[in-house]
Amino acid sequence: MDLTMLRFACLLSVVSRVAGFAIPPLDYNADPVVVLDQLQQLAISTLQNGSQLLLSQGCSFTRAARRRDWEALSQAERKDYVQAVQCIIEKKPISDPTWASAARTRYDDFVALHTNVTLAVHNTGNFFAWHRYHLWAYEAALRDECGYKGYQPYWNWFSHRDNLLESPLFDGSSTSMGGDGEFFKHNGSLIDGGSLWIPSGKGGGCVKSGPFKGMQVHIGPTMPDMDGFVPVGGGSNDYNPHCLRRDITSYVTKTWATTANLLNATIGAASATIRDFQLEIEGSLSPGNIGFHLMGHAAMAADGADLYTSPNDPVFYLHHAMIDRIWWLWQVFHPEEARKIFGTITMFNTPPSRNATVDDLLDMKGLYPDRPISELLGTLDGSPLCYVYA
Ligand SMILES: [Cu+2]
Repeated sequence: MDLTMLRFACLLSVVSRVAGFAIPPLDYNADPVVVLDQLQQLAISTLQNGSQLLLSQGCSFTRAARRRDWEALSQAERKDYVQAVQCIIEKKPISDPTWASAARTRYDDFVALHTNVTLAVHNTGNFFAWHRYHLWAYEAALRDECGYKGYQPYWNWFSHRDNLLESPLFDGSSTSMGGDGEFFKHNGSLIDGGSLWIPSGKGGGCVKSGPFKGMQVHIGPTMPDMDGFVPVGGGSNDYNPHCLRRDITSYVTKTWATTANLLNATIGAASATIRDFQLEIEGSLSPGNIGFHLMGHAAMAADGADLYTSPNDPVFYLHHAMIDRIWWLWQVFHPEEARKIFGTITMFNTPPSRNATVDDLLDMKGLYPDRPISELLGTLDGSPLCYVYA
């Protein structure tokens, strides 16, 4: 048996053992876009045939919202989304200034919320659930406060991974989420706590084209990775108006948005338990793999790669929709693990702390009701979530 066959056989046994259904022929050498489509079809047919994820309270698979790939949206749909984001950028904040003194817009509320809980929601037991809730609240704000009729789109990292600037997401056209930053001479980024150097792209300065050209943000940077991008002194909540900066870096997607990493996380060796899956996505299970979470942030670089203030870049939400989609796929394929969480309540368990539990409340600083993690584990639970990825 050659290596590919061996991997495929392992893959089959993992999936059939875990989920009890047959999978189409997935190939480690195939294009990751094609493989992801196959995984998607498998997830949809599994949900259609009924699953433990269907604990509906007013939600059903047919009634659920469909979150779609940015590239699958029509030009008009992309413009509708962009307009809704621009709308919340123009609205006044509603956050409490005691914890969000730097927020100047409704958009900033979501940035400030993230900066306030950063150390509790990364590399902890609530990483997936907290970000799912944050994203869901943002999507609701676009719809309820800005008249957006669609749902949150996602950034498919595998598409145009060799040249992100050619993708409909970053091509700088009026139907994109804005292009690269102005050229800013710098020596790459030091990511993953400074342990890994990533070469520069061709930007690094203010976003220079498309709908978010010249966008002003008001918080951070607090912990930027990019050479020459200096953190603002003081706290992560200080008012620091600056232009949104990017250095679109295809190097990271070219290196890590691979078929092997996709299969490994969703149905392969790194998918067996919530522990392995989460460590793989947050980037510390397989040596040499930075994980999809850090990968997407590093591909935006500059503002979008700041641990605290990355929601300054509107692409943050498309990236986290894709993270959420990968979690959703994994949940469908691993029903016995789907409602488990892994990790403690402190980042990298520093300082050491107890394990998180599904009864722990997700801290939304009073901007939204604090909900137990258990309510965010099923996207079809109907309390409050009711969506699938398409
Ligand atoms: Cu985050």
